[in-house]
Amino acid sequence: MAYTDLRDWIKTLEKSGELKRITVEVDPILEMAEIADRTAKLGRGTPKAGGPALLFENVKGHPGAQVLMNQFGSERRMRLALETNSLDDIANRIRTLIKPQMPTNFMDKMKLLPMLAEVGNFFPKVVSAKDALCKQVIHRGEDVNLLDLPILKTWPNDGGRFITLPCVITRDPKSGKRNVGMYRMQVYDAKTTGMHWQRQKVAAEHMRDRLRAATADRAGNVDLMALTAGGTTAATSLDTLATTTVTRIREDRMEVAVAIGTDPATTFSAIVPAPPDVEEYLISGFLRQKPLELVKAETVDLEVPAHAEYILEGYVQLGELRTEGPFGDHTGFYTMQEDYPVFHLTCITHRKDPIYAATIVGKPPMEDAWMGKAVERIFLPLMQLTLPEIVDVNLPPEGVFHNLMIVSIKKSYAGHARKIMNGIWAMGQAMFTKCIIVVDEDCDVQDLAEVTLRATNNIDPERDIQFTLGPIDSLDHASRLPNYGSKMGIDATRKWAAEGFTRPWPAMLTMDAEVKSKIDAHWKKLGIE
Ligand SMILES: Cc1cc2nc3c(=O)[nH]c(=O)nc-3n(C[C@H](O)[C@H](O)[C@H](O)COP(=O)(O)O)c2cc1C
Ligand SMILES: [Mn+2]
Repeated sequence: MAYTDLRDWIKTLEKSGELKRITVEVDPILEMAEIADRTAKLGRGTPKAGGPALLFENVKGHPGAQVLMNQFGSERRMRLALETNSLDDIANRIRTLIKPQMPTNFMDKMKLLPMLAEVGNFFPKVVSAKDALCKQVIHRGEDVNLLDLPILKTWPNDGGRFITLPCVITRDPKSGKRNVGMYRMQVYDAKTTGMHWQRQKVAAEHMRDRLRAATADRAGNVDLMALTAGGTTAATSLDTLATTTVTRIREDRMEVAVAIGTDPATTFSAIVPAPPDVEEYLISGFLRQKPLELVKAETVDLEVPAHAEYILEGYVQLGELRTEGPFGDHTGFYTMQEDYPVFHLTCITHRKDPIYAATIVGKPPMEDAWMGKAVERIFLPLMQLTLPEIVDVNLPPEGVFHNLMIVSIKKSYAGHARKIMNGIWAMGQAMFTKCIIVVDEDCDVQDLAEVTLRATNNIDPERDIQFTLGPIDSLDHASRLPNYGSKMGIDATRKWAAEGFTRPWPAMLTMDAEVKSKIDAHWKKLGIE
């Protein structure tokens, strides 16, 4: 049964021996981060990797507050969060959905009914405000004070406190569809934060659409597009525009709501790289197999998860950017200061005795490694929909998801590995992948030793490494320009004569099956192990 809210999830964590309550006083400034970091790294490299979820019950400076961390911090817990014995089961549910068999007789048609019922569960339901627990306490106007929340500072040189696990809700001005994305928020003061949606993310595109509408006379202005995130300062760009256009931009406020502390599937859905037109609320419903209950926000025209611990409401003013960062990031480095939009709060609603949810990112493996692995498993069928020759994919956490992807393929024609690289660079957020290694289908991509052996033995580097240019993740600190740079693909497949390889290709080593079974039978007696 789907978790009704964060508390229901915490109950299950506790019953399953997956929760540690921390009753000693801990400071949300750096101390919680250090505890969560050490916990995330427990049992590293073993099947039991990733320590327990942590519930801080004695938060320095915030009497009565509770903070949940590391809720997704192990393979086991990620499965528990998505209520499945295997993440591949979720992938298989997606496969069934995207490849429904054409029914030929009555019985086959009947078999489709449960699937239709299942689809009915995906769509969110809107409930009335009186039934929405997230509105038990409402603060508006002067009463809004973000500093009341036990928000963490996670690394020593961070620009301040950051909300690290927010589900940021915006509406597409053209289609009316809602998007939920996880974009960190730096606290500037009681009523304002940064809004770190990177420029290729969906909320940034929502903002660009509004800018396009406000500046129809200057469509395609490149400086203007930079106004959505990580670009030049607003003042510089606005200077180039007509006064009437500037007024139009400044008059437009983009409404934003943020949910903190939801049921685990909803929080997880905020990080999945879904196609822009697929609402994350639907993904949450699919994962929960139960509709998500939403409620109208108080001061903005957006629907928010009714059971959330906290809802922050407000707006981002078009044309306004402010310095964000530095922030100790999941790359293991600080991301430096850049300009990002500013979120102005108009209202905070929360439950009675709200539980704040947070994560820390840093040198892998961290909690987000497990969230990323779940994305890898769940998205495999969707990748295979476009590139059916893909057998398996591995995004090692140390490759921080956008730096390294290892792909195995059924190679069928000359240049096939290159086609796969180009296909991946063209696919949603996989466009950011800095390095792709392509191996043949008989290589287990999850076995990094085997991948290393192939990726180095099977290449003539000058011939088999392909470089290209394109969009780069905003967090990349080495690219020649922010958000733009080069990528590399390594074709570590066996080379074919059709690809101009004329030397014989050696077979890989394997022992005769007969010899192996004979030695198996004797192995124990030999007393070696
Ligand atoms: C803990 C965590 C923090 C993240 N912080 C950011 C962030 O600050 N900015 C950003 O653009 N993406 C961030 N991401 C990645 C996005 O959530 C992810 O790309 C998501 O798919 C974006 O949703 P969208 O496709 O609807 O824009 C973060 C992911 C995680 C797991
Ligand atoms: Mn999205």
